[in-house]
Amino acid sequence: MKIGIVCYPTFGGSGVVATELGIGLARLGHEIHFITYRQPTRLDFFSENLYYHEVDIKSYPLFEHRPYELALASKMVSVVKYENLDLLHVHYAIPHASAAFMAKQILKTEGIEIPVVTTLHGTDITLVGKDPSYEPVVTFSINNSDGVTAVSEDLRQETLEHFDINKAIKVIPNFIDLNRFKKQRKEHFKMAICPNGEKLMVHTSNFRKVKRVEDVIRVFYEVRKSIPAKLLLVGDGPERDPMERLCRELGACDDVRFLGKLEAVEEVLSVSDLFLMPSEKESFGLAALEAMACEVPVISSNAGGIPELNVDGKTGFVCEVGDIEDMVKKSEYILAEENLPRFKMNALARAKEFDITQILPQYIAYYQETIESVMAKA
Ligand code: GMT
Repeated sequence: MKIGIVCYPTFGGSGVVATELGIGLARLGHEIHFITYRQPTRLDFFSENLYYHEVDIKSYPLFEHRPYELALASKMVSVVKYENLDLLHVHYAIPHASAAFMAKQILKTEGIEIPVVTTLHGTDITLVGKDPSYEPVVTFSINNSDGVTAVSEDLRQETLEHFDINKAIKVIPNFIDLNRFKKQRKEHFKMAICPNGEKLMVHTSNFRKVKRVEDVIRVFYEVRKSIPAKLLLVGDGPERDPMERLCRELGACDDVRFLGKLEAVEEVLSVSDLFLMPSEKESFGLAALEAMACEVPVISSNAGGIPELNVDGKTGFVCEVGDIEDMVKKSEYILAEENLPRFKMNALARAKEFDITQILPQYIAYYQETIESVMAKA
């Protein structure tokens, strides 16, 4: 198949999933055309089946805000037309699904029928999408996509509850490439960070309020009172400054390290003992899956789709959002020498269920089904 993929090219989960999906499909022989405003972060190598089309957003003195959605729709039209695409797969509803709808209508006037699949990732529904300034467009774009997928059952339910949807939504979970995310031998890292055999706790995110990084630091601070431990914080975002201040106030700076945005996050995960994800909202929790693939158990909140991944009492524990006391108690339980190996083993076994080789065929089957149903109606 020839597939156009539209996504955010940033570090965020939806962009990572879209890019890894495209790379995986290209490996299977499909021709993949990425359409974004910047080269996606993980698309930094040559493959004969991978193409990148940059959306050029022209400025004009009259524009206070540059009309990205229009430039994107125009780019989709030309790529579909000149590259003979079979399908467009857009990741994140805003503004990709509505731009795809416009491109589809334009192409129709030229006698071209292009099937559009929209994948809902989370905040496009749970946060931004619900806002009255976007809600009508999000509802319309979902209802007018030819196929819609959500990354968890919880996100599917939430979409149906909060929007007036008349389309079936198929759940296809996030996935992981176990060839990349696996425990690597990085003992020298561990020695450098934990010279006295301390346990290593880790959190990775975009440091937005919704991630509750403060809970991560407070849980760590309490655990450290009974178990010698260090904390690594990977990523960057609006909460980083306040969190650095909190560490200073708590006098915990010597044991907490802010690493910023790291490309090779699997190297850090390889030496970690416990991953913390106390999010307020989380449609799936790709970062937790990456940790589990590197044999790191997870203490998480029960937000959104996380319980569909983190199996309570097996791969880690699932706690109420904001219940720091419970998270501390359960972190201490996991970190106990007699429990840790079992949780690590279970985390890896669970991650294997989300291996890319299990999930990719679900997307391919869904593409074929969508193309057939669109062509049958044409
Ligand atoms: O977590 C974020 O804030 C980034 C966001 C995104 O769209 O880039 O991630 C969402 O999509 C990921 C991939 O499908 C999911 O694994 C994350 O759980 C989801 N984040 C939220 O729902 C907050």
